[in-house]
Amino acid sequence: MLIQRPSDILPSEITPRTLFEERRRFLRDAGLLLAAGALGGALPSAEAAVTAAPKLGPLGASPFSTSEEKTPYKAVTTYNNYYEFGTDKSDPAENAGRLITRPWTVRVEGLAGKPRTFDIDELLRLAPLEERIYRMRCVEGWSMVIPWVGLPLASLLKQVEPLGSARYVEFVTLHDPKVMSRLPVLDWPYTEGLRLDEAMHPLTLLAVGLYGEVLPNQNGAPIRLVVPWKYGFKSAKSIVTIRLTDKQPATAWNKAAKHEYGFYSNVNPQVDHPRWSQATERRIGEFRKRPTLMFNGYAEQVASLYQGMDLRANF
Ligand SMILES: Nc1nc2c(c(=O)[nH]1)N[C@H]1C(S)=C(S)[C@@H](COP(=O)(O)O)O[C@H]1N2
Ligand SMILES: [Mo]
Repeated sequence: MLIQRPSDILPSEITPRTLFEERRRFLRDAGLLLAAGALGGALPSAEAAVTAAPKLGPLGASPFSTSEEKTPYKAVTTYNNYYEFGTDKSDPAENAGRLITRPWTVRVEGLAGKPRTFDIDELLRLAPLEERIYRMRCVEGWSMVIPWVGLPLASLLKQVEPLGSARYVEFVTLHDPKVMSRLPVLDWPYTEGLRLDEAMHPLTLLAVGLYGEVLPNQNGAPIRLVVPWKYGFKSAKSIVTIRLTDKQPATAWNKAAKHEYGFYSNVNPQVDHPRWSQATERRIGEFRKRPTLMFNGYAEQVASLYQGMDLRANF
C-alpha cells in the first residue's frame, strides 16, 4: 500500500540497510560526494551521518523537467515493477537488495565503429549528470513524477560511433538466477528496444539516480533506461548490454503478449490496451483520475518522430 512520506522522515530511515551498504560502497568506489548537509539540517548522530544515502552531484538542471509535483520518494522506491524480483509492487523493494551493482560494466556493441565495454564509473563521466523531472506512465494505468539523475543515452552511443546501417538499439538487462526469480514470468533476460532516432533523442536518459541520490536497486541500479513518452516497461532496468542493430529487436513484453504490447509502446490515450482503456490514469497519491496525454505530455518534443506513421498499427 502507498503511504505518503512524512516530510520529517529522511530517506535514510526508510531505506533497507542493505541498500545503504551498497550505496556506501558505490560512494567509496565512485568517489561521489557525500553531502550530509544536503540531507536538510543537522543529523542526529554520527551513526546517521555514516548511513546517509550518497548524494550525486553537482547536478545540472534540465529544460526538459516538468514543474509538476514530484511523487514522494517512498512511493517511487516501494511501488515498483521489476519482475526479476517478484510481481507484487512491494517485492522489488524487499528483494532487490540482493543485487550486487558494483563492479558493473555495460557492453556497447553491434553495428558500431568502436564497440566497447564501459565500466560504470567511466560511463558516469561521459557527460555531466543532470536532474530530469519526468512524468512516467505505466501501461497498467498509474503514473508518477520522478526526479531522475542521469545522462543522455546519445552521449554514450556517440562514443561507439554507430554505423550508417544501424537502425535500432537493443537493451539487454541482467539476469542473475542467484539473486533473481527463476520463474518463467518473462523470457529472461528482460530486453527492450528503440529505433535509433528514439534512442538518440535528447529526452532519452540513462538514469543512475533519483531524488539526487544513487539509484536504489529496485529502481534499476546501477543504470536503467528512461523514455518518458513511452509506457514504463520500455525503461529497462539494470542494463548490461546495448546493441546497435539493423533489425527491430524482440522485446520481453511483446514476446509475452504480442497483441497487448507492441514495439513502439508510445503513451497514447486513443489506443486502448486490449483489456482496458488508456484514456485516463491515476497519478500515485491522487484519487481522481487524470486524462492521459498524447506521448505522455511530450508531444511537442517527440511527435515529429512518428510523422506519417499509423499509431494504431504501430502501437
Ligand atoms: N529489467 C526490468 N526492467 C523493467 C521492468 C522489469 O520488470 N524488469 N519493469 C518495467 C515496468 S513495467 C515499469 S512501469 C518500470 C517501473 O520503473 P520504476 O519501478 O522505477 O518506477 O520499469 C520497467 N523496467
Ligand atoms: Mo509498467
